[in-house]
Amino acid sequence: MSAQLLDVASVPAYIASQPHLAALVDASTLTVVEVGDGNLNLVFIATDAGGASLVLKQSLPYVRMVGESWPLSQDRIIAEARGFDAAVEFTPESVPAYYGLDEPRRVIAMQDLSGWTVWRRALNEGRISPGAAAAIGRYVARIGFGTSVFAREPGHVKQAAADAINPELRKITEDLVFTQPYIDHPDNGWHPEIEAEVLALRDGGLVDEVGVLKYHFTTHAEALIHGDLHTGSVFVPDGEADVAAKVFDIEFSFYGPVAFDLGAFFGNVIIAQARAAVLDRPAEFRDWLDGLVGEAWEAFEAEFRALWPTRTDTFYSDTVRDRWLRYTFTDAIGYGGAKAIRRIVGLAKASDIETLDRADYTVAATAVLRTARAWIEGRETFATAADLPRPLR
Ligand code: SR1
Ligand code: MG
Repeated sequence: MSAQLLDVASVPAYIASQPHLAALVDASTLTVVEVGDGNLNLVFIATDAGGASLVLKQSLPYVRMVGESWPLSQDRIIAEARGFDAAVEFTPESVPAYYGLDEPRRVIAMQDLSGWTVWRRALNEGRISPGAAAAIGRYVARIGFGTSVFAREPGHVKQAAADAINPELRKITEDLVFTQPYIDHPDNGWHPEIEAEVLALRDGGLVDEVGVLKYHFTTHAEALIHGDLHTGSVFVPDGEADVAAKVFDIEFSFYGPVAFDLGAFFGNVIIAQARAAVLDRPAEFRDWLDGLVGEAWEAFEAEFRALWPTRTDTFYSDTVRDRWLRYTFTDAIGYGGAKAIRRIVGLAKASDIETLDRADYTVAATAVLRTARAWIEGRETFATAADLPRPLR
C-alpha cells in the first residue's frame, strides 16, 4: 500500500507532527512550494516567517515524468536514506545537512540549499565552479572506500549489499543506460537529423562493449554507490561555501561498481563540452570544462591512495590497489560513454542538448555520440584523462 502523499497544504501539519523538524522551522508560519523538477519524486521547500527553511522529499508510487502508468515502489526513499547515512559517516560536508527518514511516510528531510544551484543549470549558463569536480572525486572515493571490503569486515559488507539491493531502480539503469539506446524501443527519441548517427550505434562491436559494461554494472558489488551521479544530482555554490559541491538525489544507491559514479559524471562532462562548443562559450569556460574529468579523477585517486593505509585487510597489497585503480579508470570511461549516449537517445534526456536550437542540437548531439563511442571502444587504451577524445575540439 502507498504511503499517504504530501501536498503543499498538508506539509505544515506534517512538519508540526515531527518534533525534530518542528525544531528547525516555525511550523505555524510556513510557506510551502513544490519544486520537484526531477523525473521521479515530490520535493517541497518549507520556509517560515523568519526565513528558516527545510526540504522534504517524498517518493511517489510511480515515475513522475511518465505518470501512474509506470508504477514504482516508494521504497526508493529508503535507498536514498541509506546513501545519506553513508555520506554523513564518510563525507558529511558533501551532502546537504540530513534531517532523517520517516519510513512509514516515505519522506526524507534535508537542508534547503538556497544560495546553491544545480550544477547542470550552472553549466548550461556557462558558469565556472572551481573545485566542484575534485569535490565529486573525493565524495566517490570516501564512500567507495568506506563502504567496501577495504574498510569494512567482509561479512558486514555482504549484509550491507543485501540490504541495499534496490532492484527496481537498478533495472531502470540497466534498461535506460545499457539496453534501450541500442534497440528499437518506444521510449527512445531523437530529431531526424541524427537518425543515421543513432542507428550506427547498433553495430555489433559497440553493442558487445556496452554489454560488457552492463555485466560489470550488474555484478560488481564493490561499495555503496550513488547510482545516478550526473550533473543534475550535484549542487554548486553561488558564492563562498564550505565545500565546492554537494551531492543529492541518492535514491539509485546500491552495492555496485565505484567506476559507475565517476562515469556518470564524466559522461555529463562530454554533454556540457558539446553544448559549450556549439554556443561558442569563452575559451576560459571551455578550457575549464576540458579539465573536469582529470580534476575529478585525480582527486578521486589521491583520496583513495590516502585512505589505502587504513584498509582493514592488508592481504590487499599495493599492487591490488594499483590494479583496482586502473580498471576503475577504464570502466569509468566506458560508463561515461554509455551515460552520454543514453541522454541523447533514450528516455530522460539532458537539458544541455535539448534546449539548443535544431542546428546546434544536430552538431552537439552528433559530437556527443561520436565522442562517447570513442570513449567506450578505446577505454583500455587511454592512460590518463588527457588522452580522452573531446567533442568539437
Ligand atoms: C524513469 S527514471 C529516468 C531517469 O531519471 C533518473 O535521473 C535516472 O537517471 C533515470 O535513468
Ligand atoms: Mg535523480
